[in-house]
Amino acid sequence: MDAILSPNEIEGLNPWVVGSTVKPAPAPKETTKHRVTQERPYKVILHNDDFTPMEHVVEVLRKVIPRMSVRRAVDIMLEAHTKGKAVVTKCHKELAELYQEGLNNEGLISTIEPD
Ligand code: TYC
Repeated sequence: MDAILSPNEIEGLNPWVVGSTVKPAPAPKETTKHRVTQERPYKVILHNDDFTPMEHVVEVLRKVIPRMSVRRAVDIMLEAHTKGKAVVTKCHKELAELYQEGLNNEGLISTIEPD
């Protein structure tokens, strides 16, 4: 029997964006309704550069970030291009590090920081 989810899909299960039917674990200081983990969210930030072709940026975003649509990838690329940087996604630290490594290994400049 085949696995129901591929490793890539499992990695992509982002606890900050799951549907509202999932009940958050009780967290005394937590006020948002959608968090299902106590872990601190991190932002993955894409930085502009002067040499990478725009098409390559879109391709890499879609290769590295699960379920990234062409439209979102183009929007993120254009925001980084015009403003210098753009938030790619928010997720827990280990996943943010994985995405950062994936983006940087493909020649892009990305950093992570606590949200
Ligand atoms: N500035 C690049 C160009 O003009 C395109 C680009 C956009 C590169 C976003 C990196 O994160 C980036 N070809």
